[in-house]
Amino acid sequence: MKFTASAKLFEQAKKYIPGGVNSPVRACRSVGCDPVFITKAAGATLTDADGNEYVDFVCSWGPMIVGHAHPDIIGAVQKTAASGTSFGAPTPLEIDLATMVVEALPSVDKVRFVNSGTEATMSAVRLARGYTGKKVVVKFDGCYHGHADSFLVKAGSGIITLGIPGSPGVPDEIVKNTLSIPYNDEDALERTLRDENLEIACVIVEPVAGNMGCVPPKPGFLEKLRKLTSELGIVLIFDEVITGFRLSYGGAQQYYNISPDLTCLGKIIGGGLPVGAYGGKAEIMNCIAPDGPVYQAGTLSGNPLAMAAGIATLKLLQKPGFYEQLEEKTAGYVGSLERIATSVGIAVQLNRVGSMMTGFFTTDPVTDFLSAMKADADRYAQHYRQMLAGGIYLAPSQFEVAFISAVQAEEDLEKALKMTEWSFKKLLKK
Ligand code: KE4
Repeated sequence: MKFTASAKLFEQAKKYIPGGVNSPVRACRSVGCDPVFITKAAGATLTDADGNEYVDFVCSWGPMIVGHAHPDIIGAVQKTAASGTSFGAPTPLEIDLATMVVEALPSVDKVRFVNSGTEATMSAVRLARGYTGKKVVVKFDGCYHGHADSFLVKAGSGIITLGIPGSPGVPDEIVKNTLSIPYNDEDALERTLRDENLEIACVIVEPVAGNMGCVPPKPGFLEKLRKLTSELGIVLIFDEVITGFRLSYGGAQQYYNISPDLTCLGKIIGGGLPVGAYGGKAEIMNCIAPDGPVYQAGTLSGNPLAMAAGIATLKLLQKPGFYEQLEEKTAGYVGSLERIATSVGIAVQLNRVGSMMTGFFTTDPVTDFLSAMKADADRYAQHYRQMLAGGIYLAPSQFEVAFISAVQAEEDLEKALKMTEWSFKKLLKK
């Protein structure tokens, strides 16, 4: 493969855009190569500026569960755009998508649309603080909830990928109200939540962690979290920006049968356009302006094109058997990966929930941030480069997830498995 056109574009991009990218992880710093610039995508295939084609396992970090350029989504966006792109006024489409979200999530009585996952989680935390009158937010090491100041404490995703301890520019006064404790540690959870010196407004959790790589909740962890937060009057926020409409049509809360007080959404509900959302019990949501005193706003919130893309996407997810087929496909693929790792003799821990997964290059089980950090990021980097050269597009970080979508065909997965076997063997040669 040649990457000359991407290399030229990257040089141009770096002239006016920090790092040449509009989101740090896309710079591929942790996998030791320059990014390829994508010019088009269809179904499960990405095409870069040099005309190289890739089977896509990043799926735009989750949104493209039905594949790229799906005709229903493109058609909905084109049709909507023909009537204008933004009015700064309410539109019927917002009601349609809000209705679909509320009908999908029994824990959500009301929902507010915003423009990103970060806006959703930032607003949900502000709402929890406003509703409870308390300040402290509890999160979990390795979980990432976007880049709002309160969250940049032992966060996941780009923060760990780039080895950034937290972030300059976030005042101590902000950070001191955020407590980060180990994920899947029930003792630390109970000790922290029962600490009477802490005025805890909320706990925010990725019900399945995706931003330290895929780390499932241990059996009982989410149940314990729900029990303690209910008993102690602490708002439980499920950050379902990744898991929402990914693990099931009702997200992780349906998958694990846990009902949070607030839910944050993004990615899939925008069908590839910028959308985030937060929602929950009417008693809490009624505190949001203009009904209540907690302020939150957004020029393009509920944008008609984004609503149309989200509606078209969710309609496709409602098709009978959609999630069962995805589950069967992913289980088969991961089973083959495990057989390949065993036959080659390379240490890989494969964590999977539904159609989200991560292969950690480490010998021990990965159940939290510390065990995830033991993974060999350099080995992952070499694997990433080798797979890219072979036409397989993985997340440019050991601490992210890969996604199976509805459109990766058997031959796509076969190609990925063949390349994986070749890459694993090459990794052991060095
Ligand atoms: P955005 O602001 O990037 O739309 O969403 C933030 C966010 C919130 N919560 C969870 C669970 C998330 O995974 C994210 C964003 N995910 C990362 C990838 N793991 C986005 C990729 C990027 O930063 O470029």
